[in-house]
Amino acid sequence: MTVSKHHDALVVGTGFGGLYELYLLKQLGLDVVAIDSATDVGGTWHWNRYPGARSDVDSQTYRYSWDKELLQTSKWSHNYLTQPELEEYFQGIARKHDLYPHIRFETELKHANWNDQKNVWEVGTSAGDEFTVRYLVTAIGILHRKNIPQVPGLETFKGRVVHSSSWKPDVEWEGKRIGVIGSGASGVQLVGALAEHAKSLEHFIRHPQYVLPAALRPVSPEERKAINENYDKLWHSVFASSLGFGFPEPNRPVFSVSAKDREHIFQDLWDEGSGFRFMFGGFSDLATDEAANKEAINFIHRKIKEIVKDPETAEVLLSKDWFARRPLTDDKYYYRFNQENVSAVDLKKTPITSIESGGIKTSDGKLHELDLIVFATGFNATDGSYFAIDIKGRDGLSLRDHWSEAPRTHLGAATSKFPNLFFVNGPGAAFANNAPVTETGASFAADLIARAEEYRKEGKGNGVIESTKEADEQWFETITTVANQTLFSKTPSWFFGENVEGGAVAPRFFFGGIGRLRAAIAHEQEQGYPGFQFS
Ligand code: NA7
Repeated sequence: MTVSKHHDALVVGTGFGGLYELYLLKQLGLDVVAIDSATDVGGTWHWNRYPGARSDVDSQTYRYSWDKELLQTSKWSHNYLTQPELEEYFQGIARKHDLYPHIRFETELKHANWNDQKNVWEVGTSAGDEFTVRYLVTAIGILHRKNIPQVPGLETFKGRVVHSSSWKPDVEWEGKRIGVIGSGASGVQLVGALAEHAKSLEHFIRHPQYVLPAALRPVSPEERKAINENYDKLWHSVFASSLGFGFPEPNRPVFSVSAKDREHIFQDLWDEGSGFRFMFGGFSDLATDEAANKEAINFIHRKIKEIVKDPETAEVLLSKDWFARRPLTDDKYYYRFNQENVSAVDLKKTPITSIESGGIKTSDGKLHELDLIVFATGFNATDGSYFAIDIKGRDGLSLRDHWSEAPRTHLGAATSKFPNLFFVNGPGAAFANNAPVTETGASFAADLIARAEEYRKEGKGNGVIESTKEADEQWFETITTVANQTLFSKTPSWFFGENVEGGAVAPRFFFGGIGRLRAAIAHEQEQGYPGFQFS
């Protein structure tokens, strides 16, 4: 179907960011359309439906702060939310705020060209729709475009192959011989869940990571009541904090306490659960000081060796890197390796050489016989999401070329030469609890659009707003400087685009925290938007 039409705004994506953006732009009275390639809302939580998929942020802060009623009435059972609970939450939001009529599902943005004469974006979708919009807001997620390694012979495999984010209910896994490749957040959750009913499970590990317990537990009615009564205070502290998780972030360096106290604190953190809490909720310098980080590594390594009975297997699971990638959380992961049907394959020693009809072959000549291969191999993160779309700004400049050296944005929200294009959680947004970060990005994008509309209605301009090159450069310098002060910059990961070949190696996040990002946005607003030009 080809439709020639104009709308005020197009929101791309209906996950955390897109749904809120749609809500906000509706509130502004704009004629707004949203599209999503999925069949329903939820974004990441629509796609990632593999067994064991669960958030690792405390349930009370992994949600929107702005719907006060749903904060009180949403049903959730445990300290972390399952994928079905999250999907239901997003569907409830879309129903309650009457967002569904504005959304076209199974529709992808294919191209977007800025028309300098008409001051509109000319967009085309996979459904064949062509229309123009004044404002284009991308809320396409930082982890959407799958990374599937091109292993020779993959197409000859006789069993089933699935990427973690493409899991479907018809994937048969119980009683099967399963190979899971990848040991990030998805891989460890998958191993934790699949091992129980797999005939055999082999985990193919290139870089083992540090997996902290979740300490999954039900939340009692009394605890929930206390949370509900204190939500305002909780959000206040989340938005002012660094990580935005709602747990205290003590200003206490590792070596400010005795070795004995340190051990107690690490043990308490271990018992309380959550990789993020372990990294940021006990000490202030685990992510920045090498000696402090080493203390955490030693503690976690000791735990792994205690849990995993076979010393050779334990050795494969011990990371040699800094404890400075995205911290991981799972209760069952390490225990699974004590099961007879579960083993770890060290890809550093014996890399995968090919895939054959019967399974995965490693460099020692061994064929690992499998019925199901699960690629938990991550994503072409942040800017990778944008490169699947042909986006051209002023003078036909493509976003891919504009960001070829590194993705540069102003405050994660906009980039020069791409007027009226806004990112919710674009490259350069804060590394923190994704829910409040996304909420911050969506509300900043809506604020910029409101300012442009104001100018247009007052006859002061055409309703065109664009970040300046200087502002982009300055923010990029800020995020680079901050990243270099952390151990994240010394540990290859998708945080720096290092997980996919050919990508620009540069920070994708502001590691200074959500509080500081919000302060920078507030400063921009108070100063009359010096980082943007209106025309
Ligand atoms: P991640 O965290 O990017 O993890 C991907 C994993 O896949 C990681 O262990 C990679 O090993 C591994 N990988 C990637 N390519 C290969 C090849 N070619 N061979 C072997 N192993 C490979 O993705 P996740 O989906 O787990 O998590 C993404 C985010 O989702 C997560 O951080 C949460 O925010 C939610 P490597 O370490 O590169 O050696």
